[in-house]
Amino acid sequence: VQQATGGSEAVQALGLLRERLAHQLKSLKGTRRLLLEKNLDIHFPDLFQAMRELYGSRWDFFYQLETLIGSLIESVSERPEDLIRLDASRIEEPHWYENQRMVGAMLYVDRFAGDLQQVKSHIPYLKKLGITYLHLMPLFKAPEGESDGGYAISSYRKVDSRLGTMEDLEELSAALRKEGISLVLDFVFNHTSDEHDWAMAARQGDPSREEFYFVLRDRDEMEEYNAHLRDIFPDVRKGSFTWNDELAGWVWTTFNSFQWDLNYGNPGVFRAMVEEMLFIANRGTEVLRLDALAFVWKEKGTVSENLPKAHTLISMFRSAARIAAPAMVFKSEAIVHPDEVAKYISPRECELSYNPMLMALLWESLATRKTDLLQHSLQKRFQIPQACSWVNYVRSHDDIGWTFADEDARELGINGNDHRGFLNDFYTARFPGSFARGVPFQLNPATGDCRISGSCASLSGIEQGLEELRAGDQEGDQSERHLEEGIRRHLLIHGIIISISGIPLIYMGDEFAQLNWYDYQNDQNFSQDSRWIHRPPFDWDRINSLMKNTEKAADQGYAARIFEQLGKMIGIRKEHPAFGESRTTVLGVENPHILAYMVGNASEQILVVSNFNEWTEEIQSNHMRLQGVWPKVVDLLTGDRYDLGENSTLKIPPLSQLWLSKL
Ligand code: OTU
Repeated sequence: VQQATGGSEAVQALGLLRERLAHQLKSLKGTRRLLLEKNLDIHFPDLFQAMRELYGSRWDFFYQLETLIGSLIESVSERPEDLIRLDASRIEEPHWYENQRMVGAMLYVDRFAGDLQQVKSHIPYLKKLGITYLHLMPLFKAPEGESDGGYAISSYRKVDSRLGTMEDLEELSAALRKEGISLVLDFVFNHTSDEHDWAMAARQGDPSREEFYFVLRDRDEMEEYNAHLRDIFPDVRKGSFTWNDELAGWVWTTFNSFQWDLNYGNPGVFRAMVEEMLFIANRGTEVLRLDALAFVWKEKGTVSENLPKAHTLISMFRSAARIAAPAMVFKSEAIVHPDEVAKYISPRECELSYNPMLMALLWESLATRKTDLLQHSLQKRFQIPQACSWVNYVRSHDDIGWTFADEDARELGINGNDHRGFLNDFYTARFPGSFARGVPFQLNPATGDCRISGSCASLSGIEQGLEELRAGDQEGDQSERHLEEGIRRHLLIHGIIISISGIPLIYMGDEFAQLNWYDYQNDQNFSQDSRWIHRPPFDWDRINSLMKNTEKAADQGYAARIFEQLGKMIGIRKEHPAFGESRTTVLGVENPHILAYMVGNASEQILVVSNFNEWTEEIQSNHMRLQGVWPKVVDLLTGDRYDLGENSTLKIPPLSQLWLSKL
């Protein structure tokens, strides 16, 4: 009953708004107008309900609502013609991001190419790799010096002058779209930099801008908040507040001291940020990455992470975007407990989400050589709602946090905390026999806890192998074997993200196994943040020689092999619609080193089998057959045929993978 009344109230409110905004609405013509009216009918009720939940008891509620809808209409009137056409065409293809041709890449504009124009000149390279989704790391105006890699934004409407201009961005965006590559940009909406106009005005004493942030003048109150909060960057500071002299108060700063958290308890902040979001959308953004979305709603006496109202707020942004920029979808960046990650994934909030659990457990399986936790967790948690997709990755610009569920581990007799301790030791090479060359990130002296920085190639053993080969201090055979194993691990986990359901996201540089970049320590803007170790300048010399195929030196052959193999896997993925299906069935296998899953649809199914051990492993066909696997198969990667008839055994070479299709 309540919902029905709410619904009819929404209809009445929309009627009233249409009257009040009639003039503005009438200025829109043709498809623009039709689309907007239709989307208002469909999505306004959700927006209205959610806004009432957050702001309904305020005296100025209707004013806030009307101003917001006015902004949406304004944004539609400014939306470029080709994006309106894209909006219209996506009505026919609403799940455009769910198909086997989707392959993602992410990169820093400056480190990859220098600036936006140079990125444009490298589109042929991206096309050669098969990229259809390109996440450009934050490129808006940011403080000089430390800016958390651009995640401290000083203006959402200006491009960082070191990278180019807004025109350059628009040109690049159009060029990408023309080549079938969707632009992905961040919406860093939990915080602005302390140099954003709003923060500057607050610092100069403007009370209405101060209300955009959380400023506390009472130390006890600050400590009362702090008592419940998790330190996200414990290296930087204890607690979540930073003293500011100009304000004579403590400012809420979840991340770095120069990143000021926005106060969404203030409806003016929501309105202002919707305008910024739509400005970004109108530059041609097709996927909006919601940065640090778990933190956007705060309440005293709570952890202020993953609160129910954070979901309400995200759904409000989603509705606003559906009304004014319907071609764009949302991607969640929640690197939290898997139960919480899942809550952001729905057509109401984000259709896409990073898959941090898969990422972390791939590394966990490489370290332990065992797949039990990976298999168990995937069986429990891989399935997500219809029309939603994972973005699967092995490395990103961030650290690796061990975001598996302790409950899942416990069910297998593994103590989550101890296991994280082991993984941290392993990936920072403190564990004897480790193949990894990672470094700690945000080591918390109080708990000893940390996360891991390092490039995929350095973490998977390639760096170790090369080190040994160069030093010549090991038996020749052994260093070569170590290098070989590193290469295989690198390919093995990439093979999983390329074949499992969802969009594979490749961290540019990993396609040719770029190693750790130790020089970050010599730059004062980077040295405080070990994540820069895996954000190296892109090695174009190497790429150019790979493309020309002139790289012969033995110790560099690994890059060529990885480049070729990754390209091959991507090519095969694109040829088989099975890889675009949203369902992955994780099979039970009796061998603890093997992960096996099936992807596909009624007309085609593919069985992917991965061996995480350094030795050949086998599985019995009978066990597989019971789970629906076919007697005769061919490996799409090599063309080799296998017999899975009764009582046969399938052998999987060390650290290898088979993509088996029914014959
Ligand atoms: C995100 O990551 C970005 O990916 C980081 O690059 C930024 O530094 C940060 O936000 C601030 O904008 O802590 O170590 O649990 O969910 O939001 C990475 C926190 C991070 C994560 C995540 C955050």
